[in-house]
Amino acid sequence: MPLTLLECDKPIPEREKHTYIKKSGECIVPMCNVQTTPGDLTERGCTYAGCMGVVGGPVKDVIHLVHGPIGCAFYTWGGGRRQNLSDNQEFHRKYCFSTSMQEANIIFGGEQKLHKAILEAYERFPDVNGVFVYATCVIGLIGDDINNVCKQASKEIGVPVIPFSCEGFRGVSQSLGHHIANDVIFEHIVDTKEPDEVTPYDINIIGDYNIQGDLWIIAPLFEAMGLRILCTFTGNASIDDLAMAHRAKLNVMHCQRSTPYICELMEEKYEVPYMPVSLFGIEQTSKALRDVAAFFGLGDKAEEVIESEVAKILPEIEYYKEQLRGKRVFIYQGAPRAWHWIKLMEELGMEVIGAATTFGHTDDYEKIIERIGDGALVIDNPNSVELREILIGYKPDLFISGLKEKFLAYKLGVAFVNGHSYERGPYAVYSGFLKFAKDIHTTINHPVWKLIEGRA
Ligand code: CFM
Repeated sequence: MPLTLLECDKPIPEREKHTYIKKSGECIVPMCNVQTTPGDLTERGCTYAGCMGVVGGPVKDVIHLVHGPIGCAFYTWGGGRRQNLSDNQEFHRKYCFSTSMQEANIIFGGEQKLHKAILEAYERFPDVNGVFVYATCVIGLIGDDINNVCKQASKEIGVPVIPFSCEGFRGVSQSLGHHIANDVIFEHIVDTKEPDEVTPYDINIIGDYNIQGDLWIIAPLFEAMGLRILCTFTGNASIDDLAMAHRAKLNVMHCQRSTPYICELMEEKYEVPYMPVSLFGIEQTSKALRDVAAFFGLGDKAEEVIESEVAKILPEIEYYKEQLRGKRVFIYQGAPRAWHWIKLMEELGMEVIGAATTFGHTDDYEKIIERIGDGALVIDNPNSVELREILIGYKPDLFISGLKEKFLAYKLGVAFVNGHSYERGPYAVYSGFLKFAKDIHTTINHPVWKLIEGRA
């Protein structure tokens, strides 16, 4: 029974193609990265959300100006992912900038309003190093020429003003927004500045957004091996970091859904090769460090770092493994974390009984299906009615998902960990793995779930 139709999906039989039960020896990829079927109340974000909320927003020293109705500016602080930390805490993610388009602007055009808004915002915050302008749906519909306005305003204020044509209605999910942000940053920012010095050991970490400080525990491991991090794309990045990224010797690519685009562009134009890595859990992190070290001929250094880091967490990890053995987990993430974490759950002795992504592409599902066990459910872009049926029917001991699903889990009395913005993270590499294990252990053993009536 490869493809299956959930009970609740009888009125939308198209959903069957998105719902697959893993059978060994088979690699059927559920239908993915296609337009949502009408009637299916998807949880997907839009192209603007992927561009502004995921890739652009973490850049710490620019004004993020939302050109559109004020409601779109809600994403300023990131709806589901408000924990992109940076070391510019006084400014970054503290203010909301929007042209707040009104009816008259929609009718007569919003170019003048945008121009005025850029100048006004810069006047109020003259210490910023650039302005990112994001076009929302209505801007695409009325046809404002944001490229021209940005060019003009940049000449006047003397810092880059970068237009992102990421109208929400483009594409099928936030995934296209990642792509657009990659292309725009590559075209307008990369290679606009040279580093003071280059070394043979310069790398970029591409596709990490410093959720709860992930990068602040990732970077020291690479640095301890003797590497220098030139740019982090885009967690805690400044516009200058991005401008110098073309001088790295290697792009280390963590999130492999939101960044292959810029990695490929940099390989093509500047011959910077890239290496996909998973920086979650002991096995995957160690492999990543070994692979990157091997590229630079630093194999011994990697072994030293791995040995000392693993020794720090192993006794406690062994304890949690003992406690968590046999627990059943359902993971629902945007895309790559669903497959990054299958291995990690196994390292804790748990079984992944289902995995889902909001906007995964074929390559994400191939990785999930290759890693997940027989009989597990793999579902693309699930809606909350489907999730409810799955949580009740499969009764996982743990649901790892995001803010949109958190209260559904709570209401059904299912132990929950927020995998998008974390609970008490960061969750990356070794020390983060221990925090992840602690949070999983705390939620699974919490007595509160037993008090909930109508538990799944
Ligand atoms: Fe990449 Fe991400 Fe993800 Fe993503 Fe996201 Fe995220 Fe995610 Mo939430 S960039 S694709 S758009 S790893 S915000 S840090 S956790 S859905 S799986």
